[in-house]
Amino acid sequence: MQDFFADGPERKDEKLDEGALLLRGFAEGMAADLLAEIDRIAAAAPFRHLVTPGGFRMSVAMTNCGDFGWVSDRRGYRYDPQDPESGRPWPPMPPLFLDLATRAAAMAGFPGFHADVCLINCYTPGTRLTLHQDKDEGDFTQPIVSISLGLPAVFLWGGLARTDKARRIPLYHGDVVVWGGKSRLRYHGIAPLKEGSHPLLGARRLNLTFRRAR
Ligand code: MD3
Ligand code: FE
Repeated sequence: MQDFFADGPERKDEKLDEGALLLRGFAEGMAADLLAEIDRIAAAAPFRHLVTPGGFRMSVAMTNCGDFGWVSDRRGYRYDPQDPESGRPWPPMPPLFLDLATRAAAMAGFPGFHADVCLINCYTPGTRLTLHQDKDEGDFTQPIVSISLGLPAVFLWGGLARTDKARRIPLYHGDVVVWGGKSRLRYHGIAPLKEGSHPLLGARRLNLTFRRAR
């Protein structure tokens, strides 16, 4: 039996660092509603594998909603008000998304957080995200809020230098994390996703990250 809902001391909310707060299961009760919104978004702006500036196809499939979307191609990384695949604006941010992100940010000491982007990542078994910094946003005093849904993953939490040793933090269905303050520019990634099947999502993990791009 896979531990989708592991309990014990690991399941407690945890202050990871100044401005970084892990809220275990905070979004669990809203998972079905979040998933319905994600299906609507993906119908208008399908998940796709972006290419890095270096020419590598990312193993994570991505889409966005909000005023901007994070995109990558041979020209570089950027926040774009339009989906380059369709030439249309990204689907609007559902009020449920905005409300959840704002409430989580406030609990970590960031009142008034107003995300203008939600990047949605889709992982299948074997998919990984190599260590990187999120530094395409305009204001690093604004946090990033993440929501994990579906299969569990091992989050790799490094330091301010790529070579700093990374801590391994399991993230489960419904977990919400606020990454602000000193943690905002830390290197981070996701270890290759293990096989499995989640009752609501099947063999997938979805991650939503709420950002302030401009
Ligand atoms: C720590 N996503 O989309 S979410 C990303 O699970 C990304 O899909 C991962 O890293 C995922 O850029 C991790 C947790 C996360 C997101 C942004 C951060 C942690 C962060 C920014 C700074 C520090
Ligand atoms: Fe990131």
